[in-house]
Amino acid sequence: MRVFQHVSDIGDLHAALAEAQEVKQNRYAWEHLGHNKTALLIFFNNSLRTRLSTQKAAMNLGMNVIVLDVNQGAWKLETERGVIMDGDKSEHLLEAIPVMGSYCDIIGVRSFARFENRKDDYEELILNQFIQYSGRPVFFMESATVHPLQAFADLITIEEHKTCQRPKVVMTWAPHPKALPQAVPNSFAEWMLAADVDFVVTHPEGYELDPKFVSGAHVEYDQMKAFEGADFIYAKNWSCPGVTQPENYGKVLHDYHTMMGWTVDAAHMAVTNNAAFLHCLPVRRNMIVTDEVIESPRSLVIPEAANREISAQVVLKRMLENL
Ligand code: AN0
Ligand code: CP
Repeated sequence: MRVFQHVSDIGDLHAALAEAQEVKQNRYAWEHLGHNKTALLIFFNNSLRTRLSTQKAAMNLGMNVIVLDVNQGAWKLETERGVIMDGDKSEHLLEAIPVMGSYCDIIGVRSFARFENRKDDYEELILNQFIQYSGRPVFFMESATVHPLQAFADLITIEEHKTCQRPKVVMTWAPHPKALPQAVPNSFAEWMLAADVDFVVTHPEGYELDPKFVSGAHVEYDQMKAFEGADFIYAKNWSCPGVTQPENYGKVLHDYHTMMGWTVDAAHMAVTNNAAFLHCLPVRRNMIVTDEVIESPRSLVIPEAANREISAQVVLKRMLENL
């Protein structure tokens, strides 16, 4: 694997899930693979889970790890070509990327949607430059449009906890005070549509996700109706994807105070099939989900986060095997 971006990059999902269980049962069995190999993790944005779980996964494989927070200590980077660099940006991404590539064997990058220009975000302007100019395999640690390490961990968690062959998995929009990217819901939809689940998405009008990721999904605008009989509830906020309203791309469409009926609470969970609750974290309590639901025995948010180590290890393992 040279790039980990889409569900198609991981190949057969049954094989990937089996490999995840193998790794989970014996995570130090491939320590030799990463000997004298270096993973470079580049963060343009904050992170708790991705930062820690990916470092841990790389260490399990015997790798050396370098982590760089680009906005803390590195030079401010220009990303656009043709700009006269007389402002506050001291270095161009076009030099920085090959330089970073020269110090490592594999690169992971986190660079969120900027919400300045939908086209730039959806064409993955930043990550594509890493793929093109680093000379290294690149894995996405949440880009402008995808968060595949999260979706893979989510799928592992669903596989571990499902009690029927084809569970009903409902992804619900939930309120949030700030504009958030669509990367998590995009990837979750992409991976669920490739997996053996009955997938339903529910959100207020205007939050339609890009067809590139949700095409073929059942969209139900009535949240309670969507929740009926669900085996897994996956909550997430996202800002306007700009599909039906390009001018609103990256915006919060309504004052969140008027949307609090979408918060996942016990009344919502009561109409499900005793559903398990999932969220990628970080989560704002009593906005996205009530204390009661996230603290309930049906909440899987902690094992879900723990599986981030496993998804990252499978991806790094496969990249190491193909160096
Ligand atoms: C980010 C998002 O919604 O994409 C990261 C989630 C893993 N969340 C926040 O910025 C709060
Ligand atoms: N879920 C997730 O990616 O969390 P972080 O933003 O803390 O890495």
